Amino acid sequence: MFINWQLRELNLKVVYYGPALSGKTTNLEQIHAKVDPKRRGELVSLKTQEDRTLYFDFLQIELGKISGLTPKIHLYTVPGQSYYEASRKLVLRGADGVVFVADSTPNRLRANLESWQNLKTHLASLEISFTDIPMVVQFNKRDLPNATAITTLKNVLRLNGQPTFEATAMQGQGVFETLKTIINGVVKQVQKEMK
Ligand SMILES: Nc1nc2c(ncn2[C@@H]2O[C@H](COP(=O)(O)OP(=O)(O)O)[C@@H](O)[C@H]2O)c(=O)[nH]1
Ligand SMILES: [Mg+2]
Repeated sequence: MFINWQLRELNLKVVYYGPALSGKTTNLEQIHAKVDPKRRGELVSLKTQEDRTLYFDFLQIELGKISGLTPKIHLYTVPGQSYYEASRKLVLRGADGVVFVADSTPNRLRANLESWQNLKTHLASLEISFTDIPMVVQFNKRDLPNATAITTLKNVLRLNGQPTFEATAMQGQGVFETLKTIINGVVKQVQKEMK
């Protein structure tokens, strides 16, 4: 969180975390496509030549005023590939909330678990409490005919109380439910801290 008192802006950071190709960038693309252009910036993607997300994607959206401050939500994605360890940690620094985008593709169960554990490790090293930071878990790619059962995904990740949503981000399903829930969580937490 960062407050710019001169501009009366409240800057909040939400990180979309998860294994490679789970649909994190797709979430941001859908948000970018559907939010009123007056209330959002451009979707910025830093990519390397070989392929997709390589350092991160970034999108800013603006909300209505809270306590006289204009909240600006900065949405980031992390690169999921194992060799981008340093980028992931860097992007997580200063996060106010996390959306974990899990992949329902059957052969990605282990990748989901590894990424989930990797998230815990990085939060711990940044001294961010895994249980206190607002978090939402999105089970993406529910359109796949052989999608992993939700109960299996929940059991493997050993979720305890985090809000979850099923999504087909590619078609926009579940994207805004996820976004609204994480923003509510983050704003509540900030209001608690500002009291
Ligand atoms: N079947 C299916 N594919 C999806 C869905 N969301 C994203 N994808 C595809 O999964 C691939 C990886 O998505 P991307 O957003 O780049 O993943 P990222 O690496 O997490 O940023 C792309 O080919 C997307 O089109 C979905 O809901 N269903
Ligand atoms: Mg990506």
